[in-house]
Amino acid sequence: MIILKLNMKTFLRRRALLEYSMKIKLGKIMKKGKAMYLAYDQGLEHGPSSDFNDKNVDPLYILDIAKKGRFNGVVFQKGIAEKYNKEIRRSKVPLILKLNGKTRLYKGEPKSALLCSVKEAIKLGASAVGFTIYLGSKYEEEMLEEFAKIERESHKAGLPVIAWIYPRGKSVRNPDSRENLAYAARTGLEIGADIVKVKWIGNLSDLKWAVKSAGRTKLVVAGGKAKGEKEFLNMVRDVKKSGAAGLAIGRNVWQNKNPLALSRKISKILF
Ligand code: FBP
Repeated sequence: MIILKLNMKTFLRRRALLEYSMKIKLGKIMKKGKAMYLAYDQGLEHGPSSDFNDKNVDPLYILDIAKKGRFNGVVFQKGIAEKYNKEIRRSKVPLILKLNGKTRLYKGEPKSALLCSVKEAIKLGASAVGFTIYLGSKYEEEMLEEFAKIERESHKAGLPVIAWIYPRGKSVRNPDSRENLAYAARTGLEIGADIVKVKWIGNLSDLKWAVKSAGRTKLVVAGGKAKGEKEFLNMVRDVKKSGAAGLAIGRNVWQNKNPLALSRKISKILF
């Protein structure tokens, strides 16, 4: 009887510990259920020549926008997170560490290579990790399996996981269709992502369906190539109306001549 009681106690303590570790701290990277992230992994994804100028090629310029523009997180790859770690920590902007990536030089089936571990991300002070999956790619299976591992490890440490899910590859006929957008969103829920990041495909009704499909997984929208400010802000309004949690945007903000004024406008719409 005594042994049974002791075992029960240990079991309950372990379960409490497990439940505690499973509590994912979204509060660090969201405000009132909404979020605005500044994405800056384009140096790897696109190369500096296509996206950057003399100012925005400097990661410190981006960090300054993230801080003064009151972003809820800034997305960096491991290298920038290491080399600018002191400034990132000092800024207090939550670091979202992108764990995988690829360049745009290779034109075959897309696969995002794992470049950073969850342990390294934690050491670098990450408040969340990001991971890309190209749904429909020949390498989908590998990316899904890798995601499962990093999701397990991150959640054990209480770290939220943001999945960038983009339908892409030879088998995907229309990556920007309503069906594929909702499929990306739903995959985020099915695989255990806390937040799923999807592309903006140009209309509110499709985004609303994607938000529904994502269920309790929060959905954020990528910005894409820089648009005119009016068009971009209309997109932000639609994101708000759709019920999505917010945005994870890059070029539209840091390529803008006045990124802080634009950030204030986004924030006003979103929060
Ligand atoms: P943007 O808002 O600049 O489009 O950034 C969002 C993002 O998801 C980045 O994190 C990433 O580098 C880029 O888009 C990837 O875009 P693509 O794979 O379409 O070139």
